[in-house]
Amino acid sequence: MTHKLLRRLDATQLDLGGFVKWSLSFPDPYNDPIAAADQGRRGFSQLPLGFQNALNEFSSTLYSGVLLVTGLPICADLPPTPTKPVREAGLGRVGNEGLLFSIASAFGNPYSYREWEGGLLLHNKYPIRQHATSQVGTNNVLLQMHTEKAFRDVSPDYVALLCLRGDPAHAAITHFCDLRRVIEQFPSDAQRLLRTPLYAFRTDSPRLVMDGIGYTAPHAIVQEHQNSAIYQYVDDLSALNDEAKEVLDNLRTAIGANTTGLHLNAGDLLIMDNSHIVHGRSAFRPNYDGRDRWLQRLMISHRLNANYLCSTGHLIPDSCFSECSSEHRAVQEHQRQGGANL
Ligand SMILES: O=C(O)CCC(=O)C(=O)O
Ligand SMILES: [Fe+2]
Repeated sequence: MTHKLLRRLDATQLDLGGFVKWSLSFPDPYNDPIAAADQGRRGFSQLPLGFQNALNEFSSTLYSGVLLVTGLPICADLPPTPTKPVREAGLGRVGNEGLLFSIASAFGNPYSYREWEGGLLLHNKYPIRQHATSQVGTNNVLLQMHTEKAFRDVSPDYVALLCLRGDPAHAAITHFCDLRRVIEQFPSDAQRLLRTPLYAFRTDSPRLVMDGIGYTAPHAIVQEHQNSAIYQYVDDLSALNDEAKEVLDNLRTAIGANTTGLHLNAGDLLIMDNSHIVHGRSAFRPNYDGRDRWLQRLMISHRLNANYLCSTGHLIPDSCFSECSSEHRAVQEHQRQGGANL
């Protein structure tokens, strides 16, 4: 089956007045993630019926691609874009959380990992000076193409990015590519290699050392999962032998040639099927003046059920965290603690 990669849904004409009123009493997801997820599930049924149907149609499609909802109402009194990690900045609810959680619940349950994003369920992506050149969403150099939280025991099925404030210079472009479609064009020998665990990240906390180089545990880029294939990739993967390296180099080139981009404006919500879409972002220039670009993100799982997630506070452990490079772990420590530890 082939689908259009990007589908658009214009919310400008929807009557969201009642919903916006309903969401005024939405719980603070930073203090009470369980209540926020729970209320988000209820909120879905408060959305206009046609909108519910369009979201359900998209979420029930296998390999659904990318959905861009435009024209969502963003609260008029949005505070200045913070410049520090959420806890250090003392960020609380801004008013759009109800909308994001309710729409997200069409796709599954929001969850995150204890070790990432300060252990918070709702993620904020705005430029942070100390992260400027790291490979994280709070940087401002080119954010490499990636599957969100690739190769975890449970990786997100969907990623939702709500733009609260666009980049004033319009330079930040969100990139995406259908990895499945790219890989399907590869010869069968190459596809066989992509289905073999021959791909890993370099790290200074290695699980494997080859020729003096430390690597994480190796993974296959295409894996069978509950009777369908999932496609995962990150630009800085390394291959563990020459054959696999040739395929990985070709894959990187093919992704580059098949990447589309768009500028997110305030009120745009981008929902990506993380089982086959890889995404990234161009470099841009922040000013750290309160007017920088600001996205809020939820990771969504339809495998993890609400009861289980409720028992974990919607945060699960990431068994791969200890393999991440010390640079990555230091950025996450900064997200958690703030301060001058970078
Ligand atoms: O900044 C963007 O457009 C993408 C950020 C990103 O990859 C993410 O937050 O998952
Ligand atoms: Fe991402």
